[in-house]
Amino acid sequence: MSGQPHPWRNWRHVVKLDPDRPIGNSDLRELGRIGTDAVLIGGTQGITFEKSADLLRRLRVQAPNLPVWQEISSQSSILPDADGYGIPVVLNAGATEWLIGRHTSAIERYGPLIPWERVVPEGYIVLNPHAAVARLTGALVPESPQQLAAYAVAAERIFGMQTLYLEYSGAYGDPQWVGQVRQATSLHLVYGGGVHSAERAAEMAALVDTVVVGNVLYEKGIEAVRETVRAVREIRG
Ligand code: 1GP
Repeated sequence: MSGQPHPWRNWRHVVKLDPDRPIGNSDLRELGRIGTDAVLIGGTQGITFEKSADLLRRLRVQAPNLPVWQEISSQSSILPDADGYGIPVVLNAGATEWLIGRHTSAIERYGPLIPWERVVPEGYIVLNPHAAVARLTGALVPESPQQLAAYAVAAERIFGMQTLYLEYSGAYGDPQWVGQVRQATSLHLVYGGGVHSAERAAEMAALVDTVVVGNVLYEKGIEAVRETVRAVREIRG
């Protein structure tokens, strides 16, 4: 973001909401009260503009003070009223359009309309081979912590990225692997995947800058999310 630190830098805990999964207004209201830093609207399957817009609209009513960003996965569901946009650049994509291709076609189409000051490019590394995003992007999942750390160094030193997202979506990553990435770079490190307890939230919060939780809300409920927030807050960033 044009010269100034983007707001993600101050986020320690983020909830990712999937527009394709049902969630009630009372849960959305609670999200505004439990102390999470932001909501990221994003998902891989069944994402439509209508579902995404409905979720954003309800969040604005139920949790008006919560920043709501969109992680863009398809051009057809971009929300003009989101607070900002995360643009995944899938560094280990087997299908290169996810590394560069989708992005250029969006720029061709929307060019001058893109609010670059509200865009955060995310160096994305897909790490759960069974996740939908791994299948979609043909991800070449690193086979060792050294290989993973090499991706992180490439993101920082070759691609000049500021933010790296370790995406384990649906699985809990190996803290040793994440620790190796932490040691290899000074990028803003985001971790997501399988954080469904206070213990796991604390473990990852000690290693990364931002912890993202998703499934725990849909599978265990808002109280479990609140526990992950508390755990992250107890660990110094
Ligand atoms: C998904 O990284 C997020 O993109 C969170 O993963 O759903 O496994 O918590 P979980």
